[in-house]
Amino acid sequence: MGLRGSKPQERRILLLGLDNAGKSTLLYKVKHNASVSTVPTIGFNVEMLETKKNNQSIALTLWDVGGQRKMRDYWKSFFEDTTAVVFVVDSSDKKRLNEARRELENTLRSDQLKGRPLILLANKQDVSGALTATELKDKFNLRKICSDRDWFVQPCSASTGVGVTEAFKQVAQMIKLSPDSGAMKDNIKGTVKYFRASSRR
Ligand code: G3D
Ligand code: MG
Repeated sequence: MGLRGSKPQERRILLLGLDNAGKSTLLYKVKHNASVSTVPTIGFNVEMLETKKNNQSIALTLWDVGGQRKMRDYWKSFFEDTTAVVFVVDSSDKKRLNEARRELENTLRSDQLKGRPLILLANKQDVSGALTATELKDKFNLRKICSDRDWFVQPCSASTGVGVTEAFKQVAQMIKLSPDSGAMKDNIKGTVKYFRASSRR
């Protein structure tokens, strides 16, 4: 419930990243605190998460879009109305860091995402030899490519859950709330219900 019974403000958060980065694992960890065995996402998964900022309830709709090469062309169909991007990186997969960086740069070039905050998740920190958040920040040249938006790098492990709550607290912090929480034009909840029924993992 929102403050004095007001409806929570609803915001769309896009989880992006290469296939195998850990997006679906993260989604189910944050939503159900569960470790589920994932299969490559064909299409997308979507979940809603309620959180708070300054005593105001926020309903985050988390969209986990498949990261395989053939799916990346469809990422842009999800950009409209996106409030923030959470880009998940497998910090232990050094061979694919350049590929991940390229996809992030392409994503951030979109006009629809102009000025939207970015949370980069340095995932798989439990794997020995994984790049640290600072190493990843430098490797991705984030200071430069995010000069026109708020950004944050969060180390985490979607498997163990370390850093996952912090990541979404950070997302909530970066979201700008409107004064009138009841004035959202879309009924995202209805959309989620529909897509949940038709989405496959
Ligand atoms: P994706 O949705 O981004 O494509 P998945 O990625 O969530 O399907 O995860 C891909 C694989 O990485 C899965 O392993 C999953 O268990 C693993 N994984 C995800 N996050 C972490 C993490 O933080 N640490 C470790 N060690 N592994 C992680 P499998 O073996 O099922 O393919
Ligand atoms: Mg997936």
